Amino acid sequence: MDKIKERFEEIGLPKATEIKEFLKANADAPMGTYTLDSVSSGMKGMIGLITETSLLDAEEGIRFRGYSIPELREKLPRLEGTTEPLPEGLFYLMLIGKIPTYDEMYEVGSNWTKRAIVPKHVFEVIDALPISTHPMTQFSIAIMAMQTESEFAAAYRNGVNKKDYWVHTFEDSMNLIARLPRVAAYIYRRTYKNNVHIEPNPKLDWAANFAHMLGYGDNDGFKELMRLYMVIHADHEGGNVSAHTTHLVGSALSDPYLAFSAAMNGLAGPLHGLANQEVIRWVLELQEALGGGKPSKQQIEDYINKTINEGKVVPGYGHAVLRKTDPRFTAQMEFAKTHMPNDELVNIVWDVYDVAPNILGNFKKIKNPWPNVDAHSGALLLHYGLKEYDFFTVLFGVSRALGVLSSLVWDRALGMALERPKSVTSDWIKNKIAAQSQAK
Ligand code: HAX
Repeated sequence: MDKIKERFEEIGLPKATEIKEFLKANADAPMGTYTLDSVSSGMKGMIGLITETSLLDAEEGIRFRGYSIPELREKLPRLEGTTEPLPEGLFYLMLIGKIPTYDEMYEVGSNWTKRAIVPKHVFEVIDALPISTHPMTQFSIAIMAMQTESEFAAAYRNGVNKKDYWVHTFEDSMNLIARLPRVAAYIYRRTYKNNVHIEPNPKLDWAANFAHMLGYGDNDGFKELMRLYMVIHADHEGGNVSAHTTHLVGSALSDPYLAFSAAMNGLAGPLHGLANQEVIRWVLELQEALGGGKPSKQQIEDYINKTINEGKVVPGYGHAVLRKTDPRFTAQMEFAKTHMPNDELVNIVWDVYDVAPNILGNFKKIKNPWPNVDAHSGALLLHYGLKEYDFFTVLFGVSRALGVLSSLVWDRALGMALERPKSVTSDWIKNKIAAQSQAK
């Protein structure tokens, strides 16, 4: 073993145990207007951000500019003969704050179509990566490669006035959103479909065109799923890792490409967006362990217990803020009930939903035993034949651009400050607590 690693094991690990015990024992100690627990548990519940596009309620779930997901599915404009609203309309709502008319929504889509050409060098950068590179890594690198196009970076270099920051942030954000489906589809087809690519169809709406470029354009059900998927994954207020990262990196006036690529690195974490691939991996491993077929509820229960006993998390369950079933899960369940009620994998997802909350609820430390958005999405994709689950988080990423980039435009319009919270050492906290108890 490396000498320094040995030293860390000898000195660092006992110290880490001591610090963790100290933090736990003093969880209620006041730290400003908060407690030490708020500081050490990932700032959960601390108000530290102002985000206009959406607001999350622990019991009810997300509202986009005041509209719940069922309300959005009812009120946002849709194409004639289709059932799901278009993400173009949601983007308008998040940016402007009002439900668009059909024409206003349509204008957003045409605007994106005009901006959708991806520079050639971006494909060359993707092609230079080993084919085994995780699709999220390819996605983040491709976004970085597109940074050559940043109008914000160019304007800043040319001495743009602060009051116009939002203009160039808007241009970059619109260009990025317009181009992401093409980039994502390129990664998919390169990685899984023998590098055979499908040209965009400018006549289609943004989500349907994405479905088409992925290779599922003949399937109306898949196109509907993409519309719904792109709407429900778009935003989840400002504190989640991908939204917060966009805001944090953007607060240094890094341009939207730099900020969004960083956000995608956060989304690629298994406690965040990568959970959508982990759910399917978990279910398939469960099936494999049982020799295939549909597991019984008892077998699912045993597998959940086994997962936890092995020191792992049950993917798709739990949430940092939510304390009830995620309405994004419910929306997908409703979609499945209409489009694929007899699908085996979907039925396994529903069986997990029947048993998991009871089991997880028995573990006192788990604050939310209910399913989140990622518990359902993979089964829907597999139903339509999109089985390459390492790609799932890229779909999430394309959608997340809508929320975090409209928020970034607002950040620049509001002249939001550089984000720079104060950090302290555990010794500093010990001294503060000692001083507090002496003062008493
Ligand atoms: N399975 C097993 N243990 C779980 C758990 C789960 N699904 N959810 C929480 N726990 C554990 C935590 O790991 C933690 O254990 P330790 O104290 O030993 O570290 C304890 O319960 C307390 O956690 P918590 O306060 O309830 O939850 P957090 O706010 O810390 O974390 C997470 C929220 C979503 C990260 C967590 O519930 C989790 O890991 N879930 C599984 C992964 C997942 O589905 N992530 C996607 C979340 C939604 C999202 O962002 N989508 O992109």
